[in-house]
Amino acid sequence: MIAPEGTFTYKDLIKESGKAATTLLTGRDDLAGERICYLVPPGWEYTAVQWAVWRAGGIGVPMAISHPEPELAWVLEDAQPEAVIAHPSLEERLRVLARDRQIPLLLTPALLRNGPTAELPAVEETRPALMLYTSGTTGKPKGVVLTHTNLRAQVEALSDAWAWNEDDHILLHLPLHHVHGIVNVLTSALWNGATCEILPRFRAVDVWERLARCEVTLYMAVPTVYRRLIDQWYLMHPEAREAWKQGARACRLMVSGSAALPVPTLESWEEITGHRLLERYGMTEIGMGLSNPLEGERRSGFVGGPLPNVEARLVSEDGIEVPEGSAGTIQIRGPGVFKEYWRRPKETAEAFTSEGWFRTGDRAIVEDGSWRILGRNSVDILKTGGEKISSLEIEDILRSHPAVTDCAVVGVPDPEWGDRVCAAVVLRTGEVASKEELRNFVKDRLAPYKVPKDVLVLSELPRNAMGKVTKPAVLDLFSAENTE
Ligand code: MLC
Ligand code: AMP
Repeated sequence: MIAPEGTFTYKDLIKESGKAATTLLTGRDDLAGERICYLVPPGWEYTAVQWAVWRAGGIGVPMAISHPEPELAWVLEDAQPEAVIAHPSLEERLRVLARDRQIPLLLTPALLRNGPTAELPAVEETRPALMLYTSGTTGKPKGVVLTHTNLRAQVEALSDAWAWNEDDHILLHLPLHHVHGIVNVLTSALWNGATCEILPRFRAVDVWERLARCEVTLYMAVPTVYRRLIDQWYLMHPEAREAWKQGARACRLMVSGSAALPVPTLESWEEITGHRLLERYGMTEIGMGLSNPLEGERRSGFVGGPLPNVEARLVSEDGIEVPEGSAGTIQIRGPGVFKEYWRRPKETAEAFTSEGWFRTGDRAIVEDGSWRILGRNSVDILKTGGEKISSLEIEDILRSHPAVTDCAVVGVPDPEWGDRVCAAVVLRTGEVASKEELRNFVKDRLAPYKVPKDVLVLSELPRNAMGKVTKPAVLDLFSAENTE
């Protein structure tokens, strides 16, 4: 691992995670599924902490470094962790939250570097390993519980399909509170004996400079990132463009996912780098489900077919499997599919059919054997820059502003973000609130990617005959605004 903190080997990982696991155990044999939250920037310490939790028999709950306190507080409330681990630079964000809940706060790097390693428990694979928070159509984000078996199945499927090997060298700048960064990149690299090079954050110039060294063999990102890289390339002088282009050409595989890859992005990337991006489809609850082939045709606008050990089918509204060529909702089954939503038996039961198929809520069609994603069943789930968000959660926050009486949040199709989060608000009679004030109000309470990029103040929201807000009409208002 080449990380912001230095260069590390498996031996270092075993040693440092063993010491930290021993501290976490506080003399016990096994954490026995206790949750340990951690707020640590992407890098070596993050990885060693994750392994420490696993080796002590705990469930790792990575927290997002971009999140404001109320979002972090929600994770602590819901996960009920036994301890929380912070990097010193982020301690301030957690100190009061942890103290108020009487949760011990442990700091890196001391946790990793001090003390002997005790005997650690033998953790059965079927036990929960990781809990990732994801937005849904109802309420606050839910914890998706993945077992070690789930993680193994997800990693093995990708290792097989994309021919991961120990000569691979992958660049990682994705946030490490999602499956994309954690499973597809970090864990797959470690599983395969490859080199994982971690950048502290995404900056287009940094990624291009690293690619230009011709060492990176694998690259994975979301469509917004590819779009940013393309824009940056065009800003450069000819020599830099040429060096960057040659570096990208030296890669063996470049993958896009987490949101629909716009065809113009796929084409521009191919024009610059010669790489036809391999688009795949996944979800926090299932890991990766569908993928274009490593060898063979990668059709633009399609995500290929089921990965190894993944069963996928399309069903109609009444749950009947539809034939090829008809649109339906994607259902997934297999060893990579999550165990449960944390402490939410009702939502877990509703998410699966009686035969164990997970209902993704995404619509697709199969044409000539390849799957094309058509969109989502719910207009209330949006994807912005690869981040899944619930418009209802943002609406709840906006409605709690004293000047707001009603609102509707929509995702306006956007070439950079996929869905551009926009809010239409109605203010109480006599009240005033500027767009910036409303945005700041949301920013103090929710993740930065949930903050509406645009706010329209209306005298009333468009409604249908039943009095229900018509979101397509709200969307039209923003589209009209952009063309004015
Ligand atoms: C940052 N901003 C975003 C945003 N990320 N707004 C909308 N959507 C996002 N995703 C905000 C910032 O807060 C800032 O607001 C403004 O946009 C510009 O910020 P930036 O500095 O330019 O953004 P940056 O930090 O560079 O982040 C952009 C990004 C990042 C695309 C690199 O969002 C990212 O890494 N996304 C990947 C997410 C991911 O890994 N998803 C996988 C989920 S798992 P302001 O107000 O300050 O100007 C999954 C399953 C699967 O989906 O299939 O993989
Ligand atoms: P998340 O819950 O953050 O894991 O997001 C999963 C969602 O991202 C899926 O349910 C899809 O809606 C979307 N998604 C992932 N990959 C793709 C893709 N290649 N094309 C379109 N949508 C995608």
